[in-house]
Amino acid sequence: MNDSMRNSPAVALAALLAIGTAGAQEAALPHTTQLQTSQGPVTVRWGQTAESGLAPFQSRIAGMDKDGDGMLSPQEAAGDAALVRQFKLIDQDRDGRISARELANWS
Ligand SMILES: [Ca+2]
Ligand SMILES: [Ca+2]
Repeated sequence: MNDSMRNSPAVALAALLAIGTAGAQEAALPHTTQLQTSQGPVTVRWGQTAESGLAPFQSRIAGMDKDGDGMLSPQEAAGDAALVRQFKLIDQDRDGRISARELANWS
């Protein structure tokens, strides 16, 4: 059951939300952090080496990151007019999502 859940981001997220802070799945990931948002606790995870300078941008993304992947999609950025206007400029690798690093480079 756990293996099949890992293969589906949507299901994994649902499981993540369901288990909250007790999630054993998070332990296997390189970096995780728990953040309090207006929508409740959000676990942010990212696979790159942590850089302390990115922390403010990771926090900013986490506040808008509805699916918890640590990146902002155009839909997730929709609440920030500046991000919407600059989205294509910020998205340096043009993968359609804004990472903390891209946000840091832009700011
Ligand atoms: Ca996201
Ligand atoms: Ca990108």
